[in-house]
Amino acid sequence: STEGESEVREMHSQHPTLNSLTAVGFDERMLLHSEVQMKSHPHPERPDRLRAIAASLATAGLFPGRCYPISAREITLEELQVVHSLEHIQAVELTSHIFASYFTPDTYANEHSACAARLAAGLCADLASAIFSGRVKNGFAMVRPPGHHAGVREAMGFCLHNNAAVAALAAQAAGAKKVLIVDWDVHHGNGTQEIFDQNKSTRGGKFYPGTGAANEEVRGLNITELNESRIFHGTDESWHSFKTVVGRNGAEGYCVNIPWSRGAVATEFAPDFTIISAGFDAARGDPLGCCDVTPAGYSQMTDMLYALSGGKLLVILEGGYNLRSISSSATSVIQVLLGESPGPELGNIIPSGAGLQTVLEVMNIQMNFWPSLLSSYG
Ligand code: 6DK
Ligand code: ZN
Repeated sequence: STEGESEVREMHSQHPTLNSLTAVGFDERMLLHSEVQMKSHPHPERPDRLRAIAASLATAGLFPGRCYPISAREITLEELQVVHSLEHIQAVELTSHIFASYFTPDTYANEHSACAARLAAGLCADLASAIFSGRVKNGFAMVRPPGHHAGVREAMGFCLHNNAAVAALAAQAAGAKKVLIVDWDVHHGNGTQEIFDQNKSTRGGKFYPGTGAANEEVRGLNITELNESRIFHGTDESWHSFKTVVGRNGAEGYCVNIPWSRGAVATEFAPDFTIISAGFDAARGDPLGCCDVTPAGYSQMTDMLYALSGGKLLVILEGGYNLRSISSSATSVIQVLLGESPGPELGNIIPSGAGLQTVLEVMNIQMNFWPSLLSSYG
């Protein structure tokens, strides 16, 4: 068993009611990952994001306070290699010897980034196994760098290691059979999709990085061709032909890129562990997302997933760039994790126009794999 597990076990012996607590994972060393300042504008994925969330949780009496604090341990090479190629891991490690590195123009590293990425992944793995084994009730991983764009062999979109993927595999190592990953970041979790789209035991949730259509365009992949379909694409008023990407090599139907459909597929999948890739960049006020989700909206979404897998729910921070928006959103999510009521539903938004078109497109495709979609939509 890992050091982190024994740390949690030790805490458990001191706190017999720990298994009724919400754990919050945080480690100050993750604040050292920062862009070496050579530009006039600070990078949106900056250390103050975690400082702001932490300050807001403290003010609300949640952390420190009602939540159980868990500190991070570094993920091992062995655990990381289940998700990433050795070349990728080495490329990230190499940056710890370099003053300023870039994987892409947006994806920076300094000397502390590799360590921060190891801590973020290690924390997510420990939280996953602590939650799955019932040592804590549920948890929130306050981590950076984020992870959902990191694929098997590349860092991109501010992400170095895929924290959600590492957590999913840790949950499986602890005995989970079916892990649901819901990604509500405004950007497509292309890294998570790549890692799992040939894996039936897990499943994933347009604009950057340009992927994630309900039926994704094929670019040189060896894909089981299901059908040829059409999707309205962008604002150029044109229709393009696409082949369907819904998972590959026997895992068809296990990758669902879907704008929320009242949970039909998630219920049919019946996960025994749920991970939310929780970006808060769809929040009202976010400079990158330009969407309008309120803290009450995040409470509702958390509540929809709260009891899905017997309460075994891990929320992992991804993006989110307005310090006030991410602080109030994260606080709302954690309040629901603690068992508070999410407040009244503000009413269903019935999709129309292009939104309706997208929902119907997703259902039309995923219906091939999930019978519940045939009968339940509403
Ligand atoms: N770059 C993420 O939120 C990362 O999904 C989003 C990555 C977007 C890259 C394109 C982009 C900018 C914008 C403004 C300033 C600098 C760079 F992984 C997550 F963090 F979760 O908008
Ligand atoms: Zn994002």
